[in-house]
Amino acid sequence: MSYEEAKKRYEALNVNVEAAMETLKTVPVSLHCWQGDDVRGFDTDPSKPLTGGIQTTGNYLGRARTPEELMADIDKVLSLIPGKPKMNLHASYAIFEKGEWADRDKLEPRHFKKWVEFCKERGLGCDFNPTFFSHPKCDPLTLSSPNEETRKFWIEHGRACIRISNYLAEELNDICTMNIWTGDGFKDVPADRMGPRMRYRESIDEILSEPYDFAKVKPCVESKVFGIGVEAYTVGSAEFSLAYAAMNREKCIPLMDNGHYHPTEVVSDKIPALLSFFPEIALHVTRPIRWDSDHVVLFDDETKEIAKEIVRCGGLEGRVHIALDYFDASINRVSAWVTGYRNLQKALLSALLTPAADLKKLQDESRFTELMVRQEELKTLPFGDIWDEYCRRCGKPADGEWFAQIMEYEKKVLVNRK
Ligand code: RNT
Ligand code: ZN
Repeated sequence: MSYEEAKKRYEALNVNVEAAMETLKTVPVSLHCWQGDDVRGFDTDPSKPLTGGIQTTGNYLGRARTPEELMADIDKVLSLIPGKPKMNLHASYAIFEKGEWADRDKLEPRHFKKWVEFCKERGLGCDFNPTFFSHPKCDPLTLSSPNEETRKFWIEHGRACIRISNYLAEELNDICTMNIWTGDGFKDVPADRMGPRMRYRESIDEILSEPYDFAKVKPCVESKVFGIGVEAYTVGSAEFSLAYAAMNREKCIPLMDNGHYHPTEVVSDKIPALLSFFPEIALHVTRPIRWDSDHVVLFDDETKEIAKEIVRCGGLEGRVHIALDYFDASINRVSAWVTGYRNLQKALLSALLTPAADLKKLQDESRFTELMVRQEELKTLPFGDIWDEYCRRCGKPADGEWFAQIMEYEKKVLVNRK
């Protein structure tokens, strides 16, 4: 079916297709730098394992080993994704001059100058994350450690990251969300659950005492249910993180990662719950399989439902900060990046093509039989034709037009990374 015909099918249902595409072009979605190198970064020994309860699996060829390689891969990704990407960096991706190195408590804005140049040249904003894992100073706790020296080190890291976030927001003239997540927790039954939480709370207070303009820098607190090696207890649990954000609304916002809840809980339902209270929230969109496995985001039911809630709760007007968070080392990493980003774009476009007002009216009038029929019929509309047109209008390849470029890049560039 052609775009024009597909458009008519949607218009018959009161959907403004042109407006949907125009809106999506303006919605920032954060592209996580860590898909390209299996979350290793540049500031620690890359042969050391990931810690903090997260895990990449697979050993596909072509992991980016240097800032240059990672940036080249990101450029490839940017050429293949529609929409309005912004970068999302971890502190461990600091770029040092030859012979220079700074530990995480001593990081400075200048260590991200090359990233700022990268973003400026491409017209991108940038989000940021302190890196509280994969480092010798994890004892294994960080911000919740009973060891004052360890805890201080990580607080100083957090404060350094606020200064870097200020710099990114200023230089790029865009909002910078700064996400606080730690893998702090215990493998087995703890003897003290409250102590680490009280210390974590104080540590976040101390980090957020570093000055920043909350209109530009948005510290987030991300919760988690459990991680590998920390199965019994997580310091930054859902209740802890949400309560922290609720009690500190004037200086931070809650972040929900849809891999961080019990398997029958859904973040789609939590979005309107949180937006009933918080002016702004942040999301990590990922795909958990049985646990927080961080698989590539698909165009699946829950991703679509998350997108619908973002759209119909007014999330696109700056209330929901959207980021991707996954890492798959078992397939071509550039393809993994592109596939996940495009799928989230698809989910958002599909949500924007939903006649939300009409469906809401059916619900409010208790016409549930019709509501079910209408919602089911939406699923077989010619969405693919609108999607292809959206890609074209963004100057990016439609489905079926980009995978060959990935294979070419693999043959020309990635295979040489031995
Ligand atoms: C881990 C959290 C966290 C990380 C990134 C790398 O479970 O989801 O957000 O994935 O910060
Ligand atoms: Zn996350």
